Amino acid sequence: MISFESPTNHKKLNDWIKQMAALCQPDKIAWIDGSEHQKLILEKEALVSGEIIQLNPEKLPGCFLHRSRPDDVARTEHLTFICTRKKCDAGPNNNWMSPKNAYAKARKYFKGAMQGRIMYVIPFSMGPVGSPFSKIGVELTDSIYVVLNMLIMTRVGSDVLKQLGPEGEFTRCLHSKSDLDINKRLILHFPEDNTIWSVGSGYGGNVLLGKKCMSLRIAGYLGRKEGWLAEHMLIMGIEEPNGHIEYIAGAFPSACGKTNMAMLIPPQGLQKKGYRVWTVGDDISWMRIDSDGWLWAINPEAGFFGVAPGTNSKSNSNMVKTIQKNTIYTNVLLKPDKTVWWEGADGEAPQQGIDWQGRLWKPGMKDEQGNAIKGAHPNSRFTTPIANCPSASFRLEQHHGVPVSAIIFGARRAHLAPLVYESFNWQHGVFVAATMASELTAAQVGKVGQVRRDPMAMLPFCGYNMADYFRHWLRMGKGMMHPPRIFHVNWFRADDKGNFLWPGYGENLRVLEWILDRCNNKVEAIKTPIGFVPNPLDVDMTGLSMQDGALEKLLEIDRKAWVEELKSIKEFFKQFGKALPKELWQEYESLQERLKSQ
Ligand code: OXD
Ligand code: MN
Repeated sequence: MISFESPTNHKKLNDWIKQMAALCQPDKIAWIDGSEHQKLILEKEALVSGEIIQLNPEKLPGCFLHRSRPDDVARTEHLTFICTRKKCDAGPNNNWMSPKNAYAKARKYFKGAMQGRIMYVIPFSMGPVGSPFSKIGVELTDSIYVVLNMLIMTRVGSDVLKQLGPEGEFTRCLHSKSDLDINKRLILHFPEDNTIWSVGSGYGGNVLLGKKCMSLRIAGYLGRKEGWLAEHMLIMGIEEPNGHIEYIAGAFPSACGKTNMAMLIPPQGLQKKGYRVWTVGDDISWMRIDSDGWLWAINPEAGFFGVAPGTNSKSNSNMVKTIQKNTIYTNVLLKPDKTVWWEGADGEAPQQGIDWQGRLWKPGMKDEQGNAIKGAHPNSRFTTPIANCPSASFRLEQHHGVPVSAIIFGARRAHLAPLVYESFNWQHGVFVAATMASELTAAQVGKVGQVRRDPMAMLPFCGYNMADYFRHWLRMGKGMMHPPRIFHVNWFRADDKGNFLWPGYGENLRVLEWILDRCNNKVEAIKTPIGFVPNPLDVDMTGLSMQDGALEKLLEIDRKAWVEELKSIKEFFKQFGKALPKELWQEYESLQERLKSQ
């Protein structure tokens, strides 16, 4: 049995580490204390082992590049399981395994997997240390890359252990890269045991266990039990010139511009209005009802794990500034001057570089099928501290978070969904969110472009039966005196030739302005069968030239297409059987009626 010195007298934690070490058989156990000094030592070790490559220290200080295996570049949803005693508790939205089988299967992969390696113990807090909103986890991993990323993405170290005390609750997170074999890869969640086991992967979404695994799947389960929401949402503040800030939470499927929106820069045409955007979070929101009857949100993370391709000074200049230091890049192109590049980065493509698979790359290279070879993987990423971001909110460390005025659900749909519409009330808003559908992107394994229903952008992240999740949402609405208003947006509507009709990015503020005007009862709206849409005159288009009638086209409701949509909603709902809350069928029928009669 491996012995180790522990900085905590938390018996359950120490016993668990002993058990996991007996299983994984590391040579050594090392505690991560969160200090700068220890981080530098780990970086050096990872440089020597080749896990990371040092980038140009003058141009990108404190930055590194990591390359993952070519078959380990995205979340592997088909290998991700919810392991509850009863299958129905995982629901039709999840892959399920019984805890007994799951532990037994994974145990075989974990057995001896850390031989010759160090097991790092990472105590981390999701949310500010000590906030009543926050939750503590401990991740055991044999990957320095994971440690270095966790140091950016979460609050790590001795303070967390202090907060945990001798008996505090924590999520047990076990990770081993093992031999990175996709055939021996599993991402297992045991909500009833507050435990996560991930083996055989090195990709962020599968291995930074504080993120999707704990902050969404496990936290979602805890949130239902404890009466709060764990959501796949950005949180942003919009400040008016008088200093008043209103906060919006927004759910979008992966790689649909959530990160860009969270730190949006007001467009030229609106600049004289003096808005300023504050970024609270770009991916996850934990929300609770407070005694004032409002919904309050925190971002449990401390960093961004953003998609690199397409990030440039036009799409997201705040992010370009954020990632100039202390950032880990994964699967991007390495330039000869040891800086990095990706498709859609600022400036010209370099004359040559080393691509994400470590091969010499030149622009215009083609594979055997004649397809362009990309320098960076389409799902290449950067991990970077929120504190670097010029628009980082001053309320990030506040234990109480921020009050939410509006919740936005966004989808990527070339057709059907208008630029923006508002639900009639909370229950209808839950229906709108529950029936959201979006085209797949490179962040998921699957066919890019295919439409799938992705309720609340949570399909891959809801750690329990979605029917119960919808019921939880409905119940939450009843508990609020000031529920946020619920909106749906679609920045991706296209014409028949596939050209986007809306310019997106900073221009989205025009829509957010309308949304806040609605929240503050400043404008009327047009009632349609699917919800309220803006009167085009109420969207400030100053400085934005679009073709005549383009806005009207963006707001158009195609009844026939919506009637078709109803059919697929019905199919989707039917899979939940009797478990689906009746309120959602009521909303379905009301929409059908409105489409017929209005
Ligand atoms: C992410 C995702 O990485 O949603 O945020 O895939
Ligand atoms: Mn995400």
